[in-house]
Amino acid sequence: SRVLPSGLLTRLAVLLAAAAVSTGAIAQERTLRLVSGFPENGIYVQRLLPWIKQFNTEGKGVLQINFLGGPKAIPAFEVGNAVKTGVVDMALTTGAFYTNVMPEADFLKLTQVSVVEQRKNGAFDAINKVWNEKGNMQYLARVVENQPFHIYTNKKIDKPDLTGQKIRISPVYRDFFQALNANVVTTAPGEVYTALERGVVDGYGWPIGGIFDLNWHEKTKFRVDPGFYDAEVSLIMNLPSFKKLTDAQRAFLDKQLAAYEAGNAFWTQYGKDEAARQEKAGIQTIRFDEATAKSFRDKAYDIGWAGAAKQSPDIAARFKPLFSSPAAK
Ligand code: 173
Repeated sequence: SRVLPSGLLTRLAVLLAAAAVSTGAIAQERTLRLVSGFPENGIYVQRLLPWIKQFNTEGKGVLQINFLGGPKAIPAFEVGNAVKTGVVDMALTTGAFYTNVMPEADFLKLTQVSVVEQRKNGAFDAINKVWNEKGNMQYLARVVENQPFHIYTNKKIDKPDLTGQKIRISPVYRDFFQALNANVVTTAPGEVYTALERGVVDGYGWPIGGIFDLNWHEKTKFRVDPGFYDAEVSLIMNLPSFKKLTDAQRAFLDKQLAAYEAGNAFWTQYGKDEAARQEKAGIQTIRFDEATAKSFRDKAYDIGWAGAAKQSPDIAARFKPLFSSPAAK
């Protein structure tokens, strides 16, 4: 057989090697493992699933998400550590569920500006500096906004005083409800129904939306207005796993996260619909007079920020002007 000139052979080899590299890059699809700290039949996961579906359709060959499940896969209060240690890549959860990773996680309930504004004014970057350093995680996107928390109870009150009441909490409500003289019991959302049913608690804290998802409305007589704080539910990601993304994967992820956050307008109408649905279900609203309502809300924030300053003075001081409404600055 004839021998090819060596110069041609070298060129062929170089071409083949280049082709192999670029094929490798094209075929480099990665799958991220995601869990939810919230139950699968709740509104947060109901809105997560279609997002994942679209993500996986558009992300073929680039990036995929494998949803492993809710608290049955990893208990609500263990999800943060699972993200921190890389047991999973990503989670949909709330800061109140990973105060065991860093107490600052719960400060996110104190935001009074939209996530759009948080990305503009430096709050988002300030959060990520702390989340990177203390949580070994990247704070990716806030996907719930405009969902104030409320007190739900079966024992009527006529002033902001929970004396003699046993109330289910997460860390979100602890300082505030204790300041209102409640006896508090911390549980994951999955245990609220049973606690109400057995009379272990008289009531619970929860945002305006979602109490029908686990049938708590069956065991709820009153909602107290006004609401306070803003329920924070976000996507977080293990930092090494985030840093391993290629430029293309990172760009794709950013685009999907932006689309998810752009859907946050949903929550305003949802809150109204849920309040109407509660009324229809016979849940009575307890309202304070205007001055009492204002001092109730102010007290919630004062106590929230005081708790934050006690836990982590420097970070609380950094976050407060970035989280607070322009008027409150
Ligand atoms: O469990 C809770 O009440 C809680 O902390 C929370 C936080 C965000 C959304 C919903 C509930």
